[in-house]
Amino acid sequence: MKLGEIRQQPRHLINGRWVSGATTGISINPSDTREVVAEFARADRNQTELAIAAAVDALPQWSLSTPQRRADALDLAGSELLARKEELGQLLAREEGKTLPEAIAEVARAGNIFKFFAGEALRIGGETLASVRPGVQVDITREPVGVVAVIAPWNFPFAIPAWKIAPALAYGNTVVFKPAELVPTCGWALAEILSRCGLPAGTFNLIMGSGREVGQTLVEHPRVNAVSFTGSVSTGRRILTATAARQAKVQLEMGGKNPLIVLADADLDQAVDCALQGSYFSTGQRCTASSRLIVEAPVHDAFVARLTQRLAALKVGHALTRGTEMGPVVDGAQLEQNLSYMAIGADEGAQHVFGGERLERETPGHYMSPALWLAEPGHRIAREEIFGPIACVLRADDYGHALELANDTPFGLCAGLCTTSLKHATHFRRHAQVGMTMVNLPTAGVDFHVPFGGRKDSSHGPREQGRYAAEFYTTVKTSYMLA
Ligand code: TXE
Repeated sequence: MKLGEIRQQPRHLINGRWVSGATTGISINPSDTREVVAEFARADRNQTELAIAAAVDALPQWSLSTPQRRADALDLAGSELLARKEELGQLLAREEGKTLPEAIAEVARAGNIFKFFAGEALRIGGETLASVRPGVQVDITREPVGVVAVIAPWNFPFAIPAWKIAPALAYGNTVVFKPAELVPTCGWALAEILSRCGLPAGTFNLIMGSGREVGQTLVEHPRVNAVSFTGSVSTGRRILTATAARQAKVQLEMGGKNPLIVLADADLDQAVDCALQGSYFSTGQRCTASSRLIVEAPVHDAFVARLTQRLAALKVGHALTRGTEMGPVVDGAQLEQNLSYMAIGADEGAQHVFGGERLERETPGHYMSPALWLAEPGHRIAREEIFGPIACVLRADDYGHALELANDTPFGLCAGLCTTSLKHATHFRRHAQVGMTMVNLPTAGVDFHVPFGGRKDSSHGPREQGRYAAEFYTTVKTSYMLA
């Protein structure tokens, strides 16, 4: 029977064996809350420590394994993800609530990431330099960091773990992976594939459970050498403090409040498309979502009118229903948070343009309509990450003003610009204070083989993805030898 069709009972993977939990939890389909997707194992501190011990024990062998062996394992995982993208996409759509096409594309992305890092395992290079001293040779090589804890959020349950686990394994580290509690089955499905890819026992471990118990144990444990985290700013800061105290390596990807600037010379249809996709697809639950639409005055009203028209036509519904363009919000708490921001917007005096109401559908789920506001730069809805299908429009006098507004945020993940001006596009790419810029493209939607990450409160530590991932997942050694 296929994964997507049955109720799963995911267990932990510790030292190559499937292990029941200290307790259990359930995950629910946000498109139909009557459906329990899985009854999953939840670990306590003790089980988490066993997973860490397994990763510690597996490290000597895996860290000295041949690049070919690592490449073969990752390539197998990538091939299976790609071959099963429809089936796993169904599971993802059921458990997280993104639409089926989005879910299938995410699984394919995860497959491509594993294949990319299969290649990278064969390309781990170094340098040899002439010494300043006669007869001395200096080699600079990269070695694995050690045991890596991967702590993942719920919004990309295949792709985000993939872009942490694949480089960790490719560069010879061992892994303890903790998925978010809302999406344990996706994490388990990925682990199940990895358990059959020829990795020695303990090289990759899956441990499910709460952030407070499992996550905290991983972060504080002296044998965990590095922590790669994606999630909220508040959790990220806590992890930063805990890892700094024991000098562990840490990489944090956190929130965004990404601007999309629309200039008067833009192709307006293209700009509206970028805004629609960037702000509302995946129900706005992306750190790269365009939640601030900064529009130059001459096209402000026309842009708002066209975007509102598109929002009114957007099909919100069950993630698995053909034709659904926006699935439900991931859970009740996130829906309440979104609705509370609708109330905050009204209280602050922002001008409500469209949507933001709870919706009823044939199945009971966490549905809401996409929302649009006209806001002032100081409004909370224009400053705080909401993580839902809610965007606001800010009016700009000209390009300079628009850029100033775009950079006026504690976040710095990505920024977009719609324009036909080469001069403005060139200036923007240099002066947007972010890790990623997009010109005439939505802010969300990035390639799998190039670096991903931001500045300011959005990110901390070396970039993820592409060959830049080596900065985090390896440590540099300089070796001197008298020839
Ligand atoms: O995030 P958390 P949640 C934002 C978004 C959302 C909010 C809360 O605004 O509404 O965060 O989401 C683990 N030590 N983003 O609760 O708590 C946790 O179990 C170690 C934005 O999901 O940050 C999960 O595996 N780990 C973001 C992971 O951290 C801990 C994507 C993320 O959980 C821990 C997701 C602790 N003390 C949410 N506490 C983006 N911008 O991409 C929790 N965790």
